[in-house]
Amino acid sequence: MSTPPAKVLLLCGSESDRATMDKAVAILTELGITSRLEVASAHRSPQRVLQLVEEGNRTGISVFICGAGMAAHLAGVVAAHTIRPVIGIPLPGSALNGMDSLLSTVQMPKGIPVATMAIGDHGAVNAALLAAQILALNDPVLSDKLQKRRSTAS
Ligand code: RP5
Repeated sequence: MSTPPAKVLLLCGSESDRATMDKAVAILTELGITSRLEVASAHRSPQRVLQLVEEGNRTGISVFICGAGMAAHLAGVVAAHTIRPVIGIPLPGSALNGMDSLLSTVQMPKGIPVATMAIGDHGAVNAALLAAQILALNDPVLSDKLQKRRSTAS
């Protein structure tokens, strides 16, 4: 039996970002949403980023989630190459504790939107939940799961 194709593609700029991104993957998995996480940097491997977004557009990725730190251009670059929703997670760890990545991710010029979450782990969890909410618009079973999760959340 073949694995179902991923609905959400998660990208992060470095291996050092993986632990935070895994928090988003865990929520998607809990909700039964297929996903794939890849490390690709807007600065250090720009061609790989482009290739992954183009492949995602072709293979039916519905939502992109991008986490990056410092001068965090990853979400913006991904958004430049797709009209699917792009969710950005600003990551901490720099001398500026994520304020740099927050501003780099959120301050997109008009025409190329990125839905920017909170810095760090909270942002990762919310990125997964927002992706799920987008997918739930056309998926009543997922919508029920989200409703139940919200009503039992502490
Ligand atoms: C960004 O620079 C990455 O997203 C990471 O958060 C930050 C530091 O990267 P490493 O030096 O850990 O590879 O591109």
